[in-house]
Amino acid sequence: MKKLLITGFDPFGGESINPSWEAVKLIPDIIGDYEVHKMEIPTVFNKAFEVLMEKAEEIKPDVIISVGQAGGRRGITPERVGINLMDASIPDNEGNKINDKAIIENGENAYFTTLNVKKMMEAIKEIGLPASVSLSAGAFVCNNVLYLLLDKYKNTEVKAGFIHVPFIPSQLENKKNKEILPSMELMDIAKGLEAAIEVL
Ligand code: PCA
Repeated sequence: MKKLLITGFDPFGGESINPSWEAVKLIPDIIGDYEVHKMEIPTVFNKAFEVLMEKAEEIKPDVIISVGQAGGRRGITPERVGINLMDASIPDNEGNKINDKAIIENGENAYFTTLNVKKMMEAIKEIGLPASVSLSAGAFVCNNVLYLLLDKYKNTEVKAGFIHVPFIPSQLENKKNKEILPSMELMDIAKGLEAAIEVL
């Protein structure tokens, strides 16, 4: 069997839950040809990637997918590109607020994911959930992980990518603009991720 390493993040930005990790926990341990290894990573610049790498060295996955929360998005959004930039609007979970800084000094400006994001998007839509391919993972910790993964595994057989997921309904309760903010049921997020993994 092949191996998939899939990660979710811990809560950040004042939230008490991060739907990415909650949903990753719910997906089956075997999907298609893949044995699924799950782990939670911290919402901390560079450290998230380091923790992920320790696990990756141990299990030697064929595919790595990192999943993160993108509050305000309506659908599940596979990311197409990671950019060489850290530019945060809030501090990470260790208080770092990094702005206008390269992730890798003199590194490539950007890398495209090595996952077939359109196929993944179609698979998610196929089960009746909103999905679209995103052209920006932002410039916070999610993009940081994506860029570092794509740099690490460039010119190798290991495929890597990122999927952003919406808020879940319970996260909207205390928000000012809750009437207009979109969300998705946790179980649907998990099903969407599973559908995307089925077409790896
Ligand atoms: N989302 C953040 C970091 C952790 C998470 O779940 C982001 O989009 O960068």
